Amino acid sequence: MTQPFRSDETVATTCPYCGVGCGVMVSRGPGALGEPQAEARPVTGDKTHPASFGRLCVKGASLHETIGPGGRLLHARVKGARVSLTQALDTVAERIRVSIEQYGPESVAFYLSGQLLTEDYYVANKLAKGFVRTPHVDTNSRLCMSSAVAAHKRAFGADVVPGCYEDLELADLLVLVGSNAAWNHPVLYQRMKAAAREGRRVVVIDPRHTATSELADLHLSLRPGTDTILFNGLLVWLADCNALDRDYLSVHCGGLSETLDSARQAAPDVASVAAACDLAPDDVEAFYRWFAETPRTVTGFSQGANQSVAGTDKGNAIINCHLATGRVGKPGASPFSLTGQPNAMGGREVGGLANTLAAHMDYQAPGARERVAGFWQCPAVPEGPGLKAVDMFDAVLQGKIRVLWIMATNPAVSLPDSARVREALKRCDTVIVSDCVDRTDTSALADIVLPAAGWGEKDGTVTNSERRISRQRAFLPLPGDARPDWWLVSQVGSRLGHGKAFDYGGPREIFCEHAALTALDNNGSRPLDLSGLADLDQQAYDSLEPVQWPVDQQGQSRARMFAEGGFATPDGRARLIPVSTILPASGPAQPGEVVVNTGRIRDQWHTMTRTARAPRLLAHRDEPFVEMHPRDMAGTGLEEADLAELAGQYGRFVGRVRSSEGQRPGEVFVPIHWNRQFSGDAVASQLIAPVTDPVSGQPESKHGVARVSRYPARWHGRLLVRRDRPRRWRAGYWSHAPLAECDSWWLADVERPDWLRDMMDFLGGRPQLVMQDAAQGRFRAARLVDNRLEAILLVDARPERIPDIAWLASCFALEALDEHQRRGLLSGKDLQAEDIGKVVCSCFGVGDKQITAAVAAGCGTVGALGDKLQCGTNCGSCIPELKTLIEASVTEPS
Ligand SMILES: Nc1nc2c(c(=O)[nH]1)N[C@H]1C(S)=C(S)[C@@H](COP(=O)(O)OP(=O)(O)OC[C@H]3O[C@@H](n4cnc5c(=O)[nH]c(N)nc54)[C@H](O)[C@@H]3O)O[C@H]1N2
Ligand SMILES: Nc1nc2c(c(=O)[nH]1)N[C@H]1C(S)=C(S)[C@@H](COP(=O)(O)OP(=O)(O)OC[C@H]3O[C@@H](n4cnc5c(=O)[nH]c(N)nc54)[C@H](O)[C@@H]3O)O[C@H]1N2
Ligand code: SF4
Ligand SMILES: [Mo]
Repeated sequence: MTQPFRSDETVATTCPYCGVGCGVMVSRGPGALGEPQAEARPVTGDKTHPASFGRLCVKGASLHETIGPGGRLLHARVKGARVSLTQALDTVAERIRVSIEQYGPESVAFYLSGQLLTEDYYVANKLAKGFVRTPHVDTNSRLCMSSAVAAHKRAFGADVVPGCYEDLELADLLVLVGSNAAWNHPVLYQRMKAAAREGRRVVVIDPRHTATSELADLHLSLRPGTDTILFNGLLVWLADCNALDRDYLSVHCGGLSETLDSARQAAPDVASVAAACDLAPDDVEAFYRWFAETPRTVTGFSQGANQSVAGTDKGNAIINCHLATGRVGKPGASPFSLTGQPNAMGGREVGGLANTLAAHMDYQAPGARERVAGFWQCPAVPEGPGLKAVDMFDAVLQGKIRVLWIMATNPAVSLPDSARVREALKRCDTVIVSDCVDRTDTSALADIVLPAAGWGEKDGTVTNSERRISRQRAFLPLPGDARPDWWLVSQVGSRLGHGKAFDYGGPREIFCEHAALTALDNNGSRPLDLSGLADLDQQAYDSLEPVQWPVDQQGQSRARMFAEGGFATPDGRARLIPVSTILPASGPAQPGEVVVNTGRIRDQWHTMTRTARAPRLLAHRDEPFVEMHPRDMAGTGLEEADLAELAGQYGRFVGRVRSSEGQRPGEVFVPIHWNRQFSGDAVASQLIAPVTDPVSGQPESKHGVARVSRYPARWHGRLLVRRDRPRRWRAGYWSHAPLAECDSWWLADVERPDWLRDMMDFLGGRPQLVMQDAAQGRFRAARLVDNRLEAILLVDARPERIPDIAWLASCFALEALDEHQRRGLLSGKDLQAEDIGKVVCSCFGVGDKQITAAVAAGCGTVGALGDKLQCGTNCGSCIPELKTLIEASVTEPS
């Protein structure tokens, strides 16, 4: 492997997280990634990568902290028992063979992921459709991009993002719909932000205030689900003020008049739009005016649009306005679907969605099935289409699908009504899970787990949001029995008797085969054309520079599409699509209920399997939360830092309350990341109904309904224990965050334990230091072995009174604690670090300097001091001294 390296020292690869697809440089050699002193050689941004030009967000910049052997799945298991990889692959093949024999090919299904590399994906699709001959191949992109895909296909005839990243900078008006790019596409957001200039405007359309809306000149905090009304109203406005591009429409588009008619019905004027969307009429009008008067407009859209029962319609309502103004694929003027996963686009290209066949060909396209079968040299491909994700898991539940192979996704967490998904997995005859981490909510329910190679260990390509294909390159050895996904799939293909079709020497051969299929009988009929990449030799594949498709035979690539028409429809014209109003299926919240919006936080990636391994990525948010408006908090008796319980039809969610004025009253926001590996009851999808968009099949993940109440905790606790100590206790609420030096847990329960009895369970043994104050509901204890801190538990009736744990956590790194450190433990304070003066309250380690400062800041009574510093609130023996200090401060002349 010589080519991947830009020099002997570095390898250029691509970030495995979001669809921005940033270039990453990794050092090799002593101290490099995967070696003991890896932090000495962190990853850096690749200055030459055209998506990112050297930038990385915190997730990308922490990649070196997330790899390494800890927590990895290194060996295969069958029914929980470790087996050789050969045995496991034999078992997989045997189960598939028997199922086909007994119940037919449709009893086998594959559930794939936008986090597979294109080569992995291609081989899995080929095995399923060509050789197992089941149409049931779907992917987590169903939950992510399928509405955008459907909208693209309806409008353009093919799943094509017409613009490129540069357009987001060139635009004079940037509209972001349902996108929190500041957190979820951070490097692209940095590019948008850096493009700020006189005359450039940004409009953010999102029910809640987000980090992204801070960039906005106008934030339209619309009622959830009403985007189609807003954009129908825009189309009407554009028509009424003569802002339509009649030339572009007449030459390149169809469907204007019926689309405009239906828009007029849905959204006749600004006043009705404003009322339906719960917006100020002036704001709606400002948005419409800016859109009408700004030729260089880009509308970026993401999950606030896609994840909706009207997701496809939202996409088309946006695209309609761009087609109608001729703003498609022109510099600074285009609709732009922001892709979520690193290879959501690549997966679509190979045909990973149940309704497509391969290489952007649909089952029903004339000649497509024969073409693909001929190319793969299999007798036939299924008639298709197959079942989409939610329906696929229903079929599993009903016993119609009996063998399910899940790769690189965690559906027990990410699919709606996840309780039902878990039930389906439990009932299924054979669940095969390929993953690179040891334990996930899904693999916990698998019959067979296969160890997959992870980022840095495998080679292949990904396609980012702007159609740019970049190489991921291996720079680490394969750990344990882990193998790349394409290899695992190919091995099963061979075992099923199709050795010739799966006899790949490496990812290059697969990539070239995929590229050749995109070119086959294409002749300009399918925009996805990689002819220029079909003959790469190993050297060319290894040194492939990031390139946007299509790539023609001459190797010419295109940054933008469709500015001059040439759509992938039979008549070459794009279609405007009439969009009626479909409001969220989960309905409005009734009294006592809230609408539940779900989404992402800045530093975690999905189900946390990788990002939760980097302590610094937990520093931003270390616990599941419920963000809600102060008015709703007051209405339900909740205070900041309480635990809120959301109870819906499909399950419950418990998380810490965060007060937010940026939340619309009646609506709460919860993160999607926490799951059973990290918290007791914090799977957001348990609150989401399995209702889907009728066209795309994408679930309405942004809109659940739940009753909200205070989780009636009698105590709150924080437990720090030496790393990886097994959990031997129970608590009604728990949430786990691995820290650099130890493991940390948030705890709470509705029942008060008998501490002196139960603390051995929490601490893993007898504590040396104990402090109890029944009146305050306070209990603190620490266990040391040979003066080394093993565990510490801090319990209080009120969570905000639990001390900060930063210093305590650092104590786990010390071989032995000195006297000061020991004395500080139960107060959580390093008595030496801060000049607190003479210790007055020894229970909480509060010094006279702190007390004097607090008195000067307004604490005039012992009670007030206790509230602020906790001094005097335990044994009370320092209260006289506190009084003296108060009097001294008060009588001192100013
Ligand atoms: N940090 C981080 N980044 C990520 C990911 C991650 O897990 N973590 N995941 C990646 C993936 S796979 C994806 S798909 C992307 C997703 O990226 P985004 O789409 O930006 O992410 P979300 O937070 O899911 O949702 C975006 C916004 O939609 C809003 N929204 C909810 N309902 C509506 C509505 O009815 N209308 C409108 N207009 N907006 C609404 C929400 O309030 C939310 O702020 O992020 C990618 N990037
Ligand atoms: N309520 C709600 N639900 C949602 C969403 C939402 O906004 N709200 N968003 C949806 C969206 S957009 C998405 S994309 C999904 C994401 O949801 P998932 O795809 O379920 O989440 P991940 O944690 O990314 O799962 C990826 C898994 O693949 C493993 N893995 C990583 N690399 C490899 C590899 O190379 N090979 C193999 N075999 N395994 C690997 C990881 O360890 C992890 O277990 O969630 C969806 N669900
Ligand atoms: S913006 Fe996305 S691709 Fe870029 S470094 Fe961050 S997570 Fe990785
Ligand atoms: Mo996604």
